[in-house]
Parts: sequence; structure tokens; C-alpha cells
Amino acid sequence: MAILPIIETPDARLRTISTPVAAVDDDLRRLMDDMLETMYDAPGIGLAAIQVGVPKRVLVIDLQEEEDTEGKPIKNPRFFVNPEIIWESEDASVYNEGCLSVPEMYAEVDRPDRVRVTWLDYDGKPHEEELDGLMATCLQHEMDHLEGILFIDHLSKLKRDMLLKKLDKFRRANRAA
Ligand code: K1U
Ligand code: ZN
Repeated sequence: MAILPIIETPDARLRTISTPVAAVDDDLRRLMDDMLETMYDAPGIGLAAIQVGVPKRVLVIDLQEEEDTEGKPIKNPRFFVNPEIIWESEDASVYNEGCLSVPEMYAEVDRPDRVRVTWLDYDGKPHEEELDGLMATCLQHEMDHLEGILFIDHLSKLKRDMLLKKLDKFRRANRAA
């Protein structure tokens, strides 16, 4: 497995619309393994293939919400190939989202509270499930990446400009250090 470089805004590749996967084969499984290792290393709770420069409709998620007896997160990776939202709830929930492609910046985003999703798993097996809570939020965030959308696009222009200014300041300070 390999840790891949994560693309950051304003890289134009993040605006790509990713293409559907034709077959879940060993090459795709290698990509998913690498994405997972990259996500754990970052660290993050989700990653879309375009964030490592691959314009395929693939994402990985591990919320790592459970801990073992020593307080270490228990891994529970999930792989979504060609995910599709087939239903979304009218009620929304708000979450303070972050993104590995917009490092160190967080902002509240409103999204449907629950979604019904279809996808293929690591072995190419089809699934359909209703997701809620952080899993629903994270999946929608990652699926936005497949359409070239970043969480900052959900903010008002004023909030987005402020956040991008803050990111610029953060990068300058970290470059100088
Ligand atoms: O860049 C990404 O798409 C990953 C992103 C996923 C996400 C986070 C929050 C709401 C929606 C989607 C992240 O993982 S940002 C980092 C983060 O949230 C985190 C990092 C370490 C521990 C716990 C959370
Ligand atoms: Zn993201």
C-alpha cells in the first residue's frame, strides 16, 4: 500500500466530474487500499479518488467512532464504487465540516439528514442502504467531490472568501515556519 499526495484547492483537478467505474478489479482495489492508507495517514474520515488525482467515482469512509480498551480507534473501512443517492430526507442537519483538500479550515454546512444510497463494494457487490448522522454527511461531502464540488461551495460568497483568506494566511505562516 502507498500514501498518495492529496490535491489541495485551488488545483483545477478538484473541479473534475469523475467518471463511473466499469469494473471492480484488482487495479481498482489497489487504488482503494492506497486511498484508505492515505486517509488514515492524513488523518481524515473520508476520501474521494479525485483528491489523489484519479477521476473515478470511488470513495472510502471510516468514521472511526469506536475505540478498543486502550482507547485506540477500531478500524471499520467502507468502500463506495459508483455511489448514487436515490432518496434524500427533507429535514436537514448541520455539521462543522472539514476537507483534506482545504486543510485546517472548517465551516458549518447544511445537508439532508438522511439519504438512501446504492453502490458497489470492494468486491463489486451491489448494496442499497439508508444512511444517517455523520455517515450521511460524510458520504454527501465525498459524493460532492465526484461532481467537482467542495464544501466551501455551499457557503455564502462572503464566508467562502473569508475562509480562503484564512487558508492563505495559514499557508503563509506554515511556509515561513
Ligand atoms: O477531504 C475529505 O473529503 C475528508 C473529510 C471528510 C469530512 C469531514 C467532516 C465532514 C464531512 C466530511 C475529512 O476527513 S476532514 C478531517 C476530519 O474531519 C477529521 C480528521 C481527524 C479525525 C476526525 C475527523
Ligand atoms: Zn473533502
